[in-house]
Amino acid sequence: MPSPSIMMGVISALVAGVAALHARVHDDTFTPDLVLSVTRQNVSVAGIERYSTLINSSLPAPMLRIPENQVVWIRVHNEMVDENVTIHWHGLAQAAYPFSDGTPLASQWPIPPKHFFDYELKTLDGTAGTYFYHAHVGFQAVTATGPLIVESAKPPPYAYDDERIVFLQELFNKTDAEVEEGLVATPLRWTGEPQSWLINGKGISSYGIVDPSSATLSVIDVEPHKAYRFRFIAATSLSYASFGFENHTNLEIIEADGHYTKVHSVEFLQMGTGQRFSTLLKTKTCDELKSFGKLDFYMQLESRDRTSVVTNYAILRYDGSKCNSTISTKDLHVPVNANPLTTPIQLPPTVNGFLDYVLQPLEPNDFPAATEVTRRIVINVQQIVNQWYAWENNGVRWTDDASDPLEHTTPSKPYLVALYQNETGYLPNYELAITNGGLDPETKTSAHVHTTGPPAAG
Ligand SMILES: [Cu+2]
Repeated sequence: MPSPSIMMGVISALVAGVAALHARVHDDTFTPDLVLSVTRQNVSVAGIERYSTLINSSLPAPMLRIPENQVVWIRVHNEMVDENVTIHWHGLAQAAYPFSDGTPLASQWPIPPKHFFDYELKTLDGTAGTYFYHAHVGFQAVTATGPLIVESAKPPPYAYDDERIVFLQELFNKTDAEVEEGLVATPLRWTGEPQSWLINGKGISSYGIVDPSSATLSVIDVEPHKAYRFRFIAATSLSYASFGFENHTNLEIIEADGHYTKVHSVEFLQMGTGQRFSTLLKTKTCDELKSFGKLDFYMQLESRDRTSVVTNYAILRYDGSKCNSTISTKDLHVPVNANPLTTPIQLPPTVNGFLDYVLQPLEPNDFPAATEVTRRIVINVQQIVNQWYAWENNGVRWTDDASDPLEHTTPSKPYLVALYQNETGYLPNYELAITNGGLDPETKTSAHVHTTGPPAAG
């Protein structure tokens, strides 16, 4: 494998295009805008101990806020000794910067231990919104992930006083390697449900607690009588989330997956892996808080679409000092080191097609209307359950089984680099695909699909 500095040279030359004769090489004299460092260590979280991949020693990784439509260089150091890593910027189009997409073997070689790679990010104009970033090797992403906010120089189209992040993760009481081994096995071995959800890196595990000091609920502080933009990020791997606030049932969706929408009110949210929503939440007035007789309200998160339900909580906490003396803070708070004794809210069963064809873009986009569609591609994704579990796209099974004769071995160079250099060996054969139900059987070309959520209707 080439060293990262050589690889970076190659990539810089590619990005610069054919006109560039000299590769730009970033060594340690180059000053990036942001620096991330990936390590693996034992962490105590939600009461359990877990050997986890972390970014900047933080769970979740630190929030990055980058400007819209400007180049940002992010240096990623791999400080692990036995694992490769890449970082993927989830939701960014990266149309002009494909070699910074962070997909190992597709856009780059992974970063080997004790090396770094400089990612060049430039968001498109009009894509200010809510994203996240995550490691993209193995199962590292379950912990090595953090919020990524793209900010516009212009004021947002909706007014609010402040914003809060609700970052959702799962916590497995197994190492990445153990989970991964089952998921890539042929036949697939289901890893089981997570022991806990994490909300902003905190929660209380349903079992296996060895360190009660880390078994605490996240507290999100708010003030009465304000409007907040809540940015929800489902940085999850396997679980489908249903989320609601106690006694706050008007969530006005204003953004989905990095695009502003027209206001659409919901009482709860369902979020698939990788989805993001912003909702406006108007907080209670002091009079309302007085009639509730409390300053803390639970946020409740439950898994859906599985036989067992994993439930976790966080606390929306009001600053009572902003009200007059009629509200004393005494006895109006719930404990942070325990889950509620009874479930505060009843979240509905899975709503199939949640928000499908419902959200409308705030600004008109140039998506064709249904009547203008000239060709439809049907991708039938099925989980086949007979002797064992397997996933198929249009009847073509995708496995990591090296003994499968249709399976590719590691490419001689990353696919995008090969394509950029006009090597056509990895190109899907359109004609062949058409005669084989839409998938090219030679390359088994299939979309890299993370986001399962509904697109904003055009
Ligand atoms: Cu992703």
